[in-house]
Amino acid sequence: MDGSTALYVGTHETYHQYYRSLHDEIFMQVKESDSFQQLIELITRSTYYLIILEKATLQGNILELLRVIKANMLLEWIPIIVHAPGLPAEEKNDLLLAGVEIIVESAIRATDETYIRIKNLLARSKQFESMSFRDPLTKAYNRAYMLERLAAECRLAENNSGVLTVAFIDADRFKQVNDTYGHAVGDLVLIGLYNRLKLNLDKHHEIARFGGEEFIVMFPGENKSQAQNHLQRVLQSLHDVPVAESEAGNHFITFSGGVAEWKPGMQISEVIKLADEAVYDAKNRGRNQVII
Ligand code: GH3
Ligand code: MG
Ligand code: MG
Ligand code: MG
Repeated sequence: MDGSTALYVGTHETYHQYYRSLHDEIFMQVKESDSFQQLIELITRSTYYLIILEKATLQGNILELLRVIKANMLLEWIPIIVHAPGLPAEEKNDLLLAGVEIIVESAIRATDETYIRIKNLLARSKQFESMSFRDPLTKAYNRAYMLERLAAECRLAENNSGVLTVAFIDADRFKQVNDTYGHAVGDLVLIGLYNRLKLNLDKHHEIARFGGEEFIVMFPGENKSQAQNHLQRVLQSLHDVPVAESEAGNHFITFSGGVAEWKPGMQISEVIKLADEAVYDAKNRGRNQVII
């Protein structure tokens, strides 16, 4: 995850400069074309609401790239714009059939119809992402998103001999918050807990609300003890600073965390189960701690 909203893949000087100049309008990240595999990984690991591809840069790979994107539940909804000046009608049809939304044939300005259509697409895809993949209360990713994302990250780890760690987090004695201060305060505490996780973790540590007061955090490329360190930092912050404030005063919360490492051949459900079992240990040992 990064701050970019849209991705532009291309090396064409004019478009390159053009998209850089539009950056403030639609938060474009401009990329030189990476290798095909790098590109897929970048798209999978980031949150783009729009992808703009330069046909000339991707050459014959473009249909293959579109096929991969459209076959991936996490990516298939992202609107794709292709820059292809002077493309023969037949090839245009191929791109449209492969799911491309707009084929741009000349440079666009901020007042052009195409530009306005691109902004509309962007707004619609943000809404779609939020409705499909986010929890309405906290705005954290939802369970469906995380299960897909973890499965994808498992495949990457499998192919690249990579490391992947998963943490399960369960708020401590959360029912007491509801019972003492009411459900609305409970909601604020959940939102506060998610925001604190986000604030203290890195942007590539994706966080999902898995159930009521339970979250899952994915740590790609990191081992168990690294993940444990990150989460202990969050616990320290939760100890120091309240997560929410209400008429009743400041509210603090702690969590019990369980961390498990993916190993080659493992299903993601097994890793989650191990992390969940470690949470159980953390609860038994007095809560407010992370067990690996
Ligand atoms: P433990 O330390 O053992 O985890 O205790 P706990 O009280 O956190 O666990 P328990 O499973 O007993 O209670 C979880 C509570 O979370 C019960 C449920 O009402 C509450 N809850 C689940 N989802 C929400 C929500 O969206 N908002 C609020 N306010 N409460 C919720
Ligand atoms: Mg629970
Ligand atoms: Mg419980
Ligand atoms: Mg709990």
